[in-house]
Amino acid sequence: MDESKLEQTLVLIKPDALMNSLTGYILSTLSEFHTGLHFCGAKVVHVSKMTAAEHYAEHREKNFFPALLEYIMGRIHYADEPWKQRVIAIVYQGPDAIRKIRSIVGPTNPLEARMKKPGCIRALGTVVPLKDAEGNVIGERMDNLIHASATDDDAEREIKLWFKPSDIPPLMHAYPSEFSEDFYYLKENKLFKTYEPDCICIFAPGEIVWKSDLDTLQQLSKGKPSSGSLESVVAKYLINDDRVA
Ligand code: FUP
Repeated sequence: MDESKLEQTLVLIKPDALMNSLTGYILSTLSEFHTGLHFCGAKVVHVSKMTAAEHYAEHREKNFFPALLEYIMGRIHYADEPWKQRVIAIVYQGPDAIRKIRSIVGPTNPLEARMKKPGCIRALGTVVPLKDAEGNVIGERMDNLIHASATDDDAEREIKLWFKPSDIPPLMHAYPSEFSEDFYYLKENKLFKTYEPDCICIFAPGEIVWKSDLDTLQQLSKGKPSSGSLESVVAKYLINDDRVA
């Protein structure tokens, strides 16, 4: 297969888009007819704090980070309806997928999106001032309806954060996968290779996993440094598992 056809990107339809019934509009705007791209994965996710913090790890030190987590976890738009706190995560594939989708999505800030790119998806979003305890404005929360990976590296990190290999048809795998030969367990945020009472199984022998995740857990279980974090692996393999906060 032509390698360029394997370019993939992650899209998240965020809680404000769900609340405003913009899902259909977004899906048709990004449809194969308009973009030449096709789905290779889709799921509904109740976003844990671990997943939210991993997804937005680069913003950990920013003053809007706590508000950003609340927003992506659906706690702003569905404060009283926790069962509706979810996002729709989608992987699109095709030539130039990252640039094409970012172009239709538009600038990060909805106000800028309206001025610079009327008609883009984020032009329909909102900006909400963030205030400190005294009521002083300290920043802004951008309710911009949709996330789209910005670069190849971001796409790989984000697709692997939200999707396991078994969520994506085998012929559409863009990254190497392997079968685990071992059990890996989590207990009190620590990794174990043998069963402990009250532990959670992250994955079991025979399960197909991203090779990079297996490398991460193998390194961490030997007490060695790893390029990936335990949280980035746990957040994915235990997605939609309410034992992970
Ligand atoms: P983008 O790649 O367009 O999603 O933009 P960034 O990675 O810069 O920002 C990630 C998210 O943080 C965006 F969805 C918007 C949000 N954000 C705020 O809420 N306030 C800010 O001041 C900046 C970004």
